[in-house]
Amino acid sequence: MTSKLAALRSWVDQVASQTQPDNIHWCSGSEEEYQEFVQQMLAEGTLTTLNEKTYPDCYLHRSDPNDVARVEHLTFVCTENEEDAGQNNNWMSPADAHAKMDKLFEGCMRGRTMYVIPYCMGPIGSRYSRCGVEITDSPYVVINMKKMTRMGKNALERIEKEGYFVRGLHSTGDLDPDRRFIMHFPDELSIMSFGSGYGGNALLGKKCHALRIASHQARREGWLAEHMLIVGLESPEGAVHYIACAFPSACGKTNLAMLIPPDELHDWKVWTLGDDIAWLHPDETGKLRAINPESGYFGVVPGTNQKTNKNAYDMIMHDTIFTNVAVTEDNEPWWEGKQLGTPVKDWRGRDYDEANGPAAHPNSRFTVSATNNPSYSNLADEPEGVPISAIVFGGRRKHVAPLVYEAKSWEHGVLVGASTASETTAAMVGEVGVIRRDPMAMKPFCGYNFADYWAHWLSFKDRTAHLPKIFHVNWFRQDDEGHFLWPGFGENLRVLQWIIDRCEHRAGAQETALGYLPHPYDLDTIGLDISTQTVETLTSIDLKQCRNEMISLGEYLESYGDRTPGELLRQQHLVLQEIDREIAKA
Ligand code: SAT
Ligand code: MN
Repeated sequence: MTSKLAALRSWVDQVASQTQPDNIHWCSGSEEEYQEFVQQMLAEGTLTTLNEKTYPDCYLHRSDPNDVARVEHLTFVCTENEEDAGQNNNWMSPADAHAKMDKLFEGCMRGRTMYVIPYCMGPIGSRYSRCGVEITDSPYVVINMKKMTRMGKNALERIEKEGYFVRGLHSTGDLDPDRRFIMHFPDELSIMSFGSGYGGNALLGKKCHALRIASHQARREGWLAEHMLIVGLESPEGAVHYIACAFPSACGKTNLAMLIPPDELHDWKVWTLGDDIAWLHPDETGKLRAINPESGYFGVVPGTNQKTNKNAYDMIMHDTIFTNVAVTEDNEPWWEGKQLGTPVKDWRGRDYDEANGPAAHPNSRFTVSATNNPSYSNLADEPEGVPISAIVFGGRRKHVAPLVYEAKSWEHGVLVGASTASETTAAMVGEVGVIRRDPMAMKPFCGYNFADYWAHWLSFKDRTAHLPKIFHVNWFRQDDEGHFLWPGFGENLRVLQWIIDRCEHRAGAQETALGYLPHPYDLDTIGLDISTQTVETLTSIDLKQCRNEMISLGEYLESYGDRTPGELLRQQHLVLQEIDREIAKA
């Protein structure tokens, strides 16, 4: 196979002469091809079969122990002007980055096969979708891309028609962390990743293309590429609202996207459109429409069980690639929080020994096709996407942030998004549990200067007539003993119900300096084992703490210098003024 598109053919030729592979394979994306790759990896030992009775067509892959998460410190945005990348990114000049990467890629595929993967992010027939081609020497990447993207023949046809595509070049190299870099060249619409075979570092369609590069395309073309799940909530009356929620990695986006209603709300239905990325476009009627550019989920495994997320639990019992989980005596995959079975081998393949830490890696992942999901929405394939009623920001915060609040306006909502902070998780290399600023949950993924990004967000005020309302949630508030105050998981629907009711102008709220918070009685807590006092705590704010946060937010926004939009600073100032007024009143 090859391509009718000269630009693609010559890029493939050029990469082949640089990297010197033994073979070149153009991926068709067929089921047979997937099976061939699986068989090849089983034979090589880079994949093992799991219990064929209880986990049919499921496989385990163990990544290198030093290659288990995204590496933000080795991820770069390469623009001519350093300011364009912003302090939110590591920067390198395109010339320096090319020189560095060209050396690494020199002959790196000798003895290996080079795979050419044409893919489409979004439904093949959608005007909102964007295409790319990833060249890789990893069959693991190929089988993951098969589940995560619309990959192969149809994508290639679209690329040949359009004549342009994002170029992603990837090699696992020798997995030496000192020779590992993930470079983005937004002006060339290209990505180069060397030295990692793990998830987002290697599946270039995901964070590299659909967020970092797409954020540039979105800015130029007037849309938004966001780190958001998309979920449809159908009320007992049959009305469906679609909401898009931005939380940092490993903060429960997949769980929320596949939420199972609690008994008291059993007549609600939940439809998953996406669990990680949303592309938001204003349409001709002035609504914001969302598509999920991906076609599968690369989700965190630990903590998944029949109680926390039965849909996810069932979904990963067939046709799933597991990465870095443990296994039981029965050769079933095992992870912390599974609540069934005992591990005998840990994620590195060693005999399980508690002294070595968790059996499954905390960032172990499942890769599944979205159609495995019992709550999959057919509209995930709809070229026009779905209209968004509400945008929800959130993070993992022990203190300060209340359970939920609504922004007072779009501009205030942009400030709310920019104010998002969260405790770090195992999804990235580094210390876990440290609070860091993560505006719009895009800290690791916005491919350009945050100040320009906030200006782009603000500009939607003039682009669309019917903007969604903006909210902020925090499921992770704790008491002084470290217990979670809110039960989370399915019960989060109670909060989403309030959000929808606010969009429909039929729920009450109290106006505070931060925004509109529900009164304790505005939330449906019937049947929930939670004290009135806890609900009061969850729906109240500590003015002093908020004041401190607002001041440090102002300093943070100003650290972006002249580029920080004046409107954002004005919003911060308004909130601070309001807090001071309330403090004076109290
Ligand atoms: O970046 S990954 O896709 O590997 C995982 C994540 O951080 O969400
Ligand atoms: Mn993510």
